[in-house]
Amino acid sequence: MLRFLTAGESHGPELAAIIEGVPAGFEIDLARINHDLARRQKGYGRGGRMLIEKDEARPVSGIRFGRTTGSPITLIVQNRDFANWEKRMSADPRDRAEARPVTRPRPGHADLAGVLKYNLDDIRDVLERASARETTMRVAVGALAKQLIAPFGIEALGYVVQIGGTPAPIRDEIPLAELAAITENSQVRVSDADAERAIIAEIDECKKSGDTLGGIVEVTVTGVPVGLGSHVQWDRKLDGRLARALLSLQAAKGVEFGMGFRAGTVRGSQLHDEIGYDAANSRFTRHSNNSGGTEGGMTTGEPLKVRVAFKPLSTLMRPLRSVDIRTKTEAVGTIERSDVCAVPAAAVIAEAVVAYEIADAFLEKFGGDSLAEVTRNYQGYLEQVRRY
Ligand code: EPS
Repeated sequence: MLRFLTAGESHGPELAAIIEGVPAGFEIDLARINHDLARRQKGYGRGGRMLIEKDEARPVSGIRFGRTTGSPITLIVQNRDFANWEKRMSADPRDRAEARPVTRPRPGHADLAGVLKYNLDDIRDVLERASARETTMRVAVGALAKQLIAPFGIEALGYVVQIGGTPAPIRDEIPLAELAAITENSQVRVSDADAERAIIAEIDECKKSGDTLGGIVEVTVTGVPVGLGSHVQWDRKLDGRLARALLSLQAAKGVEFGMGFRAGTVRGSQLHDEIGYDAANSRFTRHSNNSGGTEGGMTTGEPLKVRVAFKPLSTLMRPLRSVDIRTKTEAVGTIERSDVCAVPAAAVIAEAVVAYEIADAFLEKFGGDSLAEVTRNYQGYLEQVRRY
């Protein structure tokens, strides 16, 4: 139903996204998109770049008087840092002499595979696009997607559950709004104050030793109706679609739902979520949610819970061994200004990516060309499930 593309280099003039398939009549509040862009910029462990940028989305198509028209929506975000890179990132061949090519690939980065595959002699041609700066547009698109599902009571929240060696446990059954308020006020987007202190100390230690830190984020989505996605074909399964989208994020290395990898270590009787029936509200219920809200590639109607593991960033201030691509002699990886830890930002990014996939599956199921049509389809389905 929905599709989007992003474009733009980390130190180029602008980033862009085109989103297509949005029905007409949805209210879009630009301030809410900008709020999520600001959330993505925060987090202890970020480097100097975030002091330069102030990400704001500029809509240039598809929204009129605060409402979607059904046309493709284009969003643009300016890279303020471009002012410092104008010659080095120029599209004009006369500026080639200013290039200062990057020739020492960083282990763990797209650098080496990228130059070999695209037959390039300046690693900058790869790193500029591989950069996690691109996630600015994923968050802009996700923030827009959140406004497509919010009218139907669906909300997504991303937060951090581990950074480096420090887990940050989430209190069981904490309401989503409360979790949002607490994690929003945390410098590392966790809900546990002791964990926050330990994580900040670990980030400080890494910064001193020129190292980097990864971690694990979790996204919870509430208000999801039963039956988004489908069991009938591999590429329609919602958990598969979510996993692909999340693993496409820079530095993502693993995805798990509900009990996740631990599900492979327990007995079936300890895992599967037993079924009940709430006659007063004419709805099926579950006694637990170890599945993380999906069964057979479809939502169960329980909250969706998905976690993503991010590896430590590959730009190390104390660089690892590498080889210069021109001379083929031993060298160390290039040092570029970077972050020590971007996991708090990754929580906001994962939230956006999940919201987009849910909005896509939602519109696939209840699709129409206008908000009125989608609403009719959605309410008709809820009635069908109630009367089942
Ligand atoms: C990044 C390196 C750093 C990060 C950047 C991602 O950028 P710079 O080299 O300009 O200091 O700040 O993240 C962002 C710019 C962002 O908006 O998140 C990288 O190599 O991936």
